[in-house]
Amino acid sequence: MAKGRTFDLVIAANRLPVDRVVDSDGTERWRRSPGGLVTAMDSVMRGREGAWVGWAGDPGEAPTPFDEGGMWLHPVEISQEEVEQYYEGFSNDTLWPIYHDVIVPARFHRPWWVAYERVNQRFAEAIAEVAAEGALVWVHDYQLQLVPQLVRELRPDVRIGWFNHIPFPPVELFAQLPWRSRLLTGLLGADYLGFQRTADAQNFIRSCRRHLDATTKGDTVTLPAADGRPGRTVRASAVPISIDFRSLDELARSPAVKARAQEIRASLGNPETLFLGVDRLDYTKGIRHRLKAYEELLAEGTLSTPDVTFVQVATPSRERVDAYKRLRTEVETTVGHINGSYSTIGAQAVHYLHQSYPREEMAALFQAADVMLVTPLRDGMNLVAKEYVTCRNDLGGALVLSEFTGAWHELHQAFVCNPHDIEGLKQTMLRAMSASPKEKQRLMRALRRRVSDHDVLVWADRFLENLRAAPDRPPRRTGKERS
Ligand code: ADQ
Repeated sequence: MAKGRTFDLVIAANRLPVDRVVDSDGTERWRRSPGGLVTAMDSVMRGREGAWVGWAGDPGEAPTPFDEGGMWLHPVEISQEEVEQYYEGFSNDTLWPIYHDVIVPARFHRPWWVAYERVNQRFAEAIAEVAAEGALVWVHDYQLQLVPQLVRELRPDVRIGWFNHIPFPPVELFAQLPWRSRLLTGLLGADYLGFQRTADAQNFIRSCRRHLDATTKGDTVTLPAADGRPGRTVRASAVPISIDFRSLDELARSPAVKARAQEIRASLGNPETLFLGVDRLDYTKGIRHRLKAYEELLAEGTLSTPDVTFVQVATPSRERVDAYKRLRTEVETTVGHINGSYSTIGAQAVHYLHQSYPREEMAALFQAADVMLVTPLRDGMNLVAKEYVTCRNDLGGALVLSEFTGAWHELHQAFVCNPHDIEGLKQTMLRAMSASPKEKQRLMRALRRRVSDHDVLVWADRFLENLRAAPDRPPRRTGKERS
């Protein structure tokens, strides 16, 4: 049982919601990392004692647990070798490709799995230490899939939920994982499993049927009692994540952001059409596909500078993983090629920014852009699409959105595209840029209503409601039943 401070709500995610920063005078402090998850968890923790278990971001010995803005942060130690094997290796070079349609081949290394198990065990022990009797434990994402079962073994009294921020792969792809049954059993330690789309939840349920001695009915999976472990019924369903609409809308309405949006347009030479892409530099995001479509439109003479320009913001990401190094080279070569061929002095065809920006700057960029290009080959949700419409209280702008994002399942008034179909993507880009102001307003109004009505607070409430309502008794039936 727990010894030190304990909490009624425990969040566990690979990273803590803070970054260590060193000021110019050399003093170190923690800064809240921006982002929807932190906001959502803040709202969930309001009025109750909450702890967050995660990695502080530096390899080696973990800092002592501390209080930060009313939240108890409990760092988990991860060594340099574990960063390479558990995080860069198994999480980002094995699971990430399998869970994203194998856009690049997945790499399987047994020592990576061993490190993944070890780090998941350490997370489970940290959670067991800080969870109060009967606490709610909310585990996040693909890095921690073994944690639900490991926590259950240590603390059968707590209620455990897990949310997957990325897609869950189809049965045939998941089946490639040599550790597939272990991952499924790990997840089934939870009381409730949340996914971005119903299709993701169904993929999970089908894999349970295929690889475990489990029966399924509707959105539940039942594991019979075995090896002294009682049987359990677990629900798996969709709770699509969202953003903090109200605070971003308020920011985007501020005079400073509006002025900055104008300034951005002016410094780009006030083009007739400004295309924008904003992504982590990840091969799932379809950055190369949208650059190719844009390049072809320039080559054909359908588009030309200075009438159009394209700003691509690509946040540095996973820079030590080979596939990401290769992608960076490819994107930067393509941008260089497009600019070499189609820019003129004073009118650049592509502005490529490999940097992170504050929220205010992102909001201004969204407001400045005529056409937002969100073209992932596969994406759990894609919050950028939701942020773009939130920043368009002027009802201007147009959203081009890939049908392979979770966001597409909610944002039906976007200009839908299949990024693999370059010809189709080109046509969609042209349709989006030439839609009438009235048509754009109509679409944008509907998109904004959807995001405003389904914001991150609604998401968190729905998740917790499902977790609380999860079946809490071991099922009586143990026979096999397929649906
Ligand atoms: P990501 O793959 O990181 O998230 P996404 O949902 O688009 O993708 O979120 C990226 C966030 O980073 C957005 O809030 C965006 O504004 C911000 N961002 C991007 N570039 C930036 C820059 N240069 N400077 C500052 N901020 C920047 C994973 C899954 C997604 C899922 C989310 C949430 O892959 O599918 O939507 O988790 O569940």
